[in-house]
This record gives sequence, C-alpha cells and structure tokens, in this order.
Amino acid sequence: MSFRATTYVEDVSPGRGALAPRARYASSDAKSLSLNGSWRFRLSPTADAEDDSFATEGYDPEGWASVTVPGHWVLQGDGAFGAPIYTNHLYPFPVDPPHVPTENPTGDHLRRFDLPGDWPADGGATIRFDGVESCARVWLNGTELGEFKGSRLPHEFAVGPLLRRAGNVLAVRVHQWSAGSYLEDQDQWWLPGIFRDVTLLHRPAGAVGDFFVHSGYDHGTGTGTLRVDSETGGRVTVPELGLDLATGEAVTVPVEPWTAETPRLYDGVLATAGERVPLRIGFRTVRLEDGLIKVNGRAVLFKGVNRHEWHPERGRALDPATMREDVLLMKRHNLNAVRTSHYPPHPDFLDLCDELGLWVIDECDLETHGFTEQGWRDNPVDDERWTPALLDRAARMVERDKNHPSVLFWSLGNEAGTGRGLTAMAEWIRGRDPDRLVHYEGDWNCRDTDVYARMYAFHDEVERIGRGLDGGTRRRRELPFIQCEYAHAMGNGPGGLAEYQELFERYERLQGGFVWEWIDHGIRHPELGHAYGGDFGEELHDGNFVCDGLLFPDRTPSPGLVEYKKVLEPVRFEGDGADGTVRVVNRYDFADLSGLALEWSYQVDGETVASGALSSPRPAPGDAADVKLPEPPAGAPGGEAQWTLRAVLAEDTAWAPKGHEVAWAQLPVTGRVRPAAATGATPALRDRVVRLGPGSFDARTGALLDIGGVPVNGLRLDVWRAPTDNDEGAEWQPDARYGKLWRELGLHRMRHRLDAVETDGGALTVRTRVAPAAREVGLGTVYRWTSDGERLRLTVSVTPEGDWTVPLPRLGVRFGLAEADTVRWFGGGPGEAYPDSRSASRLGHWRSTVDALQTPYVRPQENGARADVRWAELGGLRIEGDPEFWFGARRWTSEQLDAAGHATDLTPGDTVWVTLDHALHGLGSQSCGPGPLPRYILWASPAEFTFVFSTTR
Ligand code: IPT
Repeated sequence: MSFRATTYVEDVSPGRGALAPRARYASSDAKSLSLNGSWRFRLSPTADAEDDSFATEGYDPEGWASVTVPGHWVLQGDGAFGAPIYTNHLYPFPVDPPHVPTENPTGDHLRRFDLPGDWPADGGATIRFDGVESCARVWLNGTELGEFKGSRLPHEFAVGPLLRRAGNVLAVRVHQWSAGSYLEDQDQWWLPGIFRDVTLLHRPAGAVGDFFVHSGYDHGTGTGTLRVDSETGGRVTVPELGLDLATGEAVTVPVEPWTAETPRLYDGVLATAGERVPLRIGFRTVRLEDGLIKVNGRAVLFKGVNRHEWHPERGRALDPATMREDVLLMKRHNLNAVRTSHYPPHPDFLDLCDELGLWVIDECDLETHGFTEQGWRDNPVDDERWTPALLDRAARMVERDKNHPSVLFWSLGNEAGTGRGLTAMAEWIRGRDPDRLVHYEGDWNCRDTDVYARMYAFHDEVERIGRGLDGGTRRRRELPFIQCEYAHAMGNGPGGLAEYQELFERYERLQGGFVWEWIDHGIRHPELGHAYGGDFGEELHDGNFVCDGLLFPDRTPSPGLVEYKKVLEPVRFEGDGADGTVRVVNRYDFADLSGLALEWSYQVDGETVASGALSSPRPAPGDAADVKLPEPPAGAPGGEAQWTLRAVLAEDTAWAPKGHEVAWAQLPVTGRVRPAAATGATPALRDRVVRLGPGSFDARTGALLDIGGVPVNGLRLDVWRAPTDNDEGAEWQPDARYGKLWRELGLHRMRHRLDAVETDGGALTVRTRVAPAAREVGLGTVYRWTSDGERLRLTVSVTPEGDWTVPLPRLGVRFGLAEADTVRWFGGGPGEAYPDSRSASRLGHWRSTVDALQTPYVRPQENGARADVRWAELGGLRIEGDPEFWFGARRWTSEQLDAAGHATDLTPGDTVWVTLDHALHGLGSQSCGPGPLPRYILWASPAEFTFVFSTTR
C-alpha cells in the first residue's frame, strides 16, 4: 500500500506505528548499535516529488549526496541543501492549519548497516529516533515502520523480525513542514533533519520495558523512600544502602538527599530476567506548600537560565562535550536552575543535571505563538482535533524523563495561548506523575499550573507580586511566583539584574527567575562571522533577535553572564572595611560553606600588599557569621586601600577545580586619592600655536594638537553611542525607546560651534555649543585647560540648553591617538561595565590590548566601557580623572560601530578612538523587557568633569 505524502504530513495525529513511550535508560548488558554517521541523502523540493521507491529493497542510491546524522541538512552541503530560516513567532508559511506549503523540502535518508558479530541471535530489537524535525516516515529493509511528528521527542519502532545479520537498510523520509510545525513555533531557526541520535537497541527476552523510580525524601526523618515500578517486574538493588527489593515494593531508609547544591546520587540496578539497567537515584521531594515551592521541606530560589540547544556549526545537533560544557559553565557561573526552553533537551543533558546539580523545568515541545497574529483564532491548543497530538507530546516528555531527580517541573510548553488541550495535558501529567509540579506561563489565571509564571515583568510589577498586591484569581494569589523568562540578554545587557535579584531575595513569594537566554544562536559564516536572521535571504525574518544569549555563539561568556554570576553569588561579604569587620552570609538553600575556602587580601592603589586565609565559622544556609578582619598590614604604602574577600572552592568538585572563585567582595578602607591640581603655567602663543605646559593647541580653534609630542586628534565632547539592542527596544514596548528617539533628535550628528577661544591668566578656555541640526536643544560646552608645566588639565563644563526630553547616550570626551596598543588602568575591570550592569567590575590594576577591550556582540553595538577608572595609560599618555570616569578605546568610531551589521564590517583604521565618559546611560533590557530603571537614565543636566593628561614616555 502506498501513501500520498500529504495524507500523513498534514494529519494532526501524532503518527502511526511507534511504540508506546517509555523511560530512557542505557542498558548495562543489552547491545545497542549507533546508526549515527554518514547517511546517503537526496533532497526534493516538495513532499511528493519523489516516489517511495528509495525505500524498497535493493534500491541503489547512485548519485545521492551524503549528510551527517545527527545533523540538519540546511547546515550541511555548503548551501546545496537549502538554508536556515529564522523567525521569532511568525510562521514562515501561510497559516491554514493543518496545511503546509507545496514547497516542502523533503530529505530522503538511507543508512546501510550490518549487525556487529556479537549481536545476539535471540530477542527483539527497536530503532529509536531521539529527534527528527519535523515529520518522518520510516522503513527498514523495505517494510514501512510508520511515521511520526514531535521533533524533539523520541520515537521508537519495533524492528526485531525485520533485522538481518548484514545488509540492513534503514530509509527515512523527512519533511521540513508538517502539521507538527504548527505546534513547533518556537523562537529559533527552522532546521530540518535527523538532528539527534538514531540507535538500534537489542531487546533480550525478559528485557526491562518501562519503569518509574519514585524516590522521595522526608526532611523530618532524614529518610528516603524508594519504590521502582516496572512493567516487566524485576528486582532493585542499591548496594550502598544495602537495599534489595522487588519492583513495586517500597522501603524507607536514612539517606542523604539530592539537591542541585548537593547532587547526591545512589547507584542502583534494576534487573529483570533479561536485562540489567543501572539506576542513578536521587532522593528528593518537591511540593507546593504554604504557597511556596519547597524541595525537601525548604523553599528554593531559582537562579536560572533558559537553554535552547545550540551549536554555531551544528545547530541543535549537540555532541556530549558541548552539553557538558553548558552544564559546567552554568555551575561555574553560580546558576542553579535551567528551563529547557522550549522542548525537552537531548536526554543526556538531564543526566548531567542529575550528576552535577541543576534544578530543571522540563518543557514540552509545544509553541503556537504565531496564532497571536490572528487573536489566537484556530489555536491548536484549543481545538480538540489536536488534543491527541498534545497528549502524545506530553507523554513522550514525561515518560522519557521521569526518572531524573533534577526535573522538578513539567512545563506544558511556551507561548501557546490558552485552551482545553493544555488542560488535558496538565491533567494527564498530574495523573501520571503526581510528585512533580506543573508549569506554564501562557495562562495568567494559573488554571493548570502550580506556579504563577511570567516573562519580562518589570521590576515594579515584580515587587507588587512579591507583596501580594497583584490581584488575580484566587488560585493565582495562592501560588508562588517565578519569572520563567526575564532580563533579555540580547546584545549589550541585560541591565537591572542586581535589582531583580534584590526583589527575589526580599520577597518570599518570588522564587527567582530564568534569564532569557543561555546562548546566541549565531551560525558560523565565512563572510559574516556569525549569521543571524536575514543572512540567508529569508523572505520573513527577525534579524538578530536570535542572538540574545549570555554566551556568544562560540560559548565565550558575555559580560552579561559575568554580571549574572556576581549577582547570584551564594556567599555575601558585607561590612565596613575601615572598621575591620565583615559578615559572611550563606545564601545557599541547602549547603553549608564547608566546600569553600575564604580568603582576604589587602590592596593599596590596586596592588595587593598582603593576603591570607579568613578563618570564619561556617554559617548554615540562610545564616551569617561576623568575622574580624586582620589588622591592616603594617608599613603598607599610603594610597587608596581596600580589602578583597573571596570564597573559592576548597577542593576539586565535579564542575570546577579547587580554587575556582565562587564569590568575592571589596570593602574600601580609605577613599581615593584625587589627582593633584595642575595649574601655574601660562599659555604662550607662537606661530599660531598656543603652548600650555606639555600641550599645544591651534590658536584659532582652540583644538588640542598634541600632548608632549603625542598627537591627539579631534578631542571634543561626545554624546553618541552605537545603540545597543536594548537601546533600540522592541517595537511592542509601551515605554519610550531611546535608541530610536536619540536618532530622531539627531544625537548621532551633533555639530560643534566654536564661540570663543580665550587665554586669560593661567588658562586656555574654549567655548562651544554642541547641537544637532533642526533642533533647538544644545549643550553649552566649555573646555578649560590649565597646566603645571608637566601635566595638562582639562575641565569640561556642560550646560544643557533648550527642552531636553530625551536622555543622552553618554556624556564625555573622545579623541583619536595615532598609536596605541597596550592599555593599563586602575579602576574597574577586567571586563566591561555599564551603570546598571557593574556588579562584576572589580577595582584593580588592569592591563589589556585595545583589541581585547572590545566585546564581540554578534551585531556590533556600544561595548567595552570600563567603570570607575582613576587613571588609564595608552599610546604614551596617562589620563587621570576627577572624578573617576568610564574608559573605552577602539579602532573605529562610534559611527562606524553603529553602521556595522556584523563583526566583519568593522575594519580597524589608523586611529585608536578613546572615550573618557563622565556618565553613561544604562542598558536595561528593553529588547524584550524594561528599559533602564529611572536612576540609570542619563538626563541632560549641568555637569563638570576633569581629566589630567601627562606623557608616559
Ligand atoms: C518570549 C519567548 O517565550 C521566547 O521564546 C523568546 O522569543 C523571547 O520572548 C524573546 O527572545 S515571548 C515575548 C513576546 C515576550
């Protein structure tokens, strides 16, 4: 019998022929054969273009290409197999469910395999597909096995009688678009293909089928209760606990509990007549109690992130090393939770979460966001015809992942509106697994959920929710709150993390949040560096909205992740450096501080002059201990002094080596030493040049020419920055979007009018007005230069004129240097900082190159500022600030940075452009959340700031 492709492709049912879903496990003794590797491949433009003959026995795939499985064909073949498409929520095809376009790229895949010599002759076998996007039809040795949808969910087929010793051929036809695509409208690249493992599994007679490990923890008695339900019976042993019990039988014994902070696993074995299966048992109980999410009796605070699976070359086909790297990076950055946005991850990822310790919200592969364009009309989640498909998805997730202690929540999906189908999913899940909680954000009435979840709620609303003043249904009022997405990490940002964390810590009802998102989905590209939406000629796309992660596509942590790590620190040092006492606060939910070594050091002007171990009592979770600091080292030089306190790992752990820094703080002892005045010299005019100490100036324009022979180009007031994604803001934002308003006002094309150059007594004074064409607003700007003969001092006075209703991007000066490579500074570092993202900036003596000061945001934008700089040296100049300033240096101008679309558009010029800023506008996260909080908005107001220049050569 044969099918017209469209009958199953556009069928709303989940599929046909697959086995019932079951737990995922790796057998100790049953054989398996990976079918990953090189497969023969033929791409057709439509679902029915080619007949099914490729699946018949003896078919010769002569002339076919090859692809690597797991993989996405659009990311292979150098463009020969089509291209990726990026849309946020728009369906890239006409919305007419369940129909899909005639242009439906279809990949026929063939894989020959022989059984290994030791493959047993008896028993059965299955073939498991861990992920195929979006719809597949499967044949083995000419016999059709069935077809399925549900891209990021496993599907298994019984193949026993069809298998041969040698010359097996597995044929898989994969369609990019199917009815399933309507359920998979996540904000990500559309990437067809067999992108997760394909495995042949031997099923010995009497093998384990499905099983469910129940392993709760009673914090009152310190005991765990183990019961393993198995459809095929068998015995369970846990040698470490001396347990040997039948499946279905429950025992209670003293145990150490599993938590994300203390991921204690007990090895066990489930043995049936035909198979032994290793178990990794974590005892823990999660409950909604007193309006709080409690694990093992304690309320937890989620320090989380949303993780899409991403690799810049392989897309969502992740290798084990990359998955491990993700978990290690999360642990090393003080994260304790992950939401698997927006689909169940590769199953190995959850093993890593169990082993290394992360709380997990496991999310179903479901999003119908594009229906928002039509007011959610015809939304599949509210249409009974689709309910079987939704239930199938829920079951495939729960059954596969139910034995992971790390999973606390089942999430129904993301951005799918509301509807009966979601309720049906929640009901099925509760029936199957009453021991976990249900999450879904899309229904603010919380009809089906155990937590009130929101995304991108602004700080003030989060505070209202924390105080219980947000109203809502009775159900909602009884529930704890999490931000399942917040702090949109697109481009430079997010700003405002510290303020969110303060709220989460202050109000019990607020149980934390999950930053959006883990990694930029940039695709490695030979000409562009990393590609984003539109770079493959898509007719509809959402640009670089797909690059909104805490990691760059190559997994380098962005400054946003460094900031988040600081904000999440599980140990706080609070106190007064001058007074010499410090309070050590344990902010873990479960762990004591015995795994950490505490250290102190003492710096003068950024140089460490003494250090040692800090002996401190080890406060219990939630407690604090007061510790006396040592006496400041005798004979320390005078200068700006501070204590630095650190908590580092005392021993190697599974996720970081001994010495890894977990937390730190700096406590000032004495204030900063301000630069001495530089006055006394008198300006002298010769040959149209004014000389003042080491400086020379054009006598007519007052422009600075050089300092002690170091040419200085175009020093002047600067207010422009290349707008960040968060400056630009999302179109739907209700509040002012300053990036747009700045450009409308013309802040990127300020004109500098010279009003006067005066030499009076000991100063050269240059009076100007800085303003954009067509507007009445301006900045009266006076540059006053003085010198003591050695050093040259500039005081800039700025007086806003007119009605400034829009803040300034920055306020400072910029100038060009002909040569500069190494930069040294005393101030905040080592990384970039902005007013509302500066927690991780630590005061010290730093050194970098100009190139290394740049932060490589996938779409170039303002970056690289260093905070609190006392002095900086580069290109033969030393610059001291009074007050401290924001420092930046780059080989292109802000205007060039602004014009660039990709990193490769930036070509270094001959000049290093230096910015010395008195103030910067905050970052916020308006690309999908709030703009900067009011205190970080840089309103134009009268300002005066000073720099003292000297030469270092
Ligand atoms: C929210 C989505 O859940 C997420 O997938 C992603 O698109 C994120 O926004 C933005 O990057 S939905 C948004 C309309 C709040």
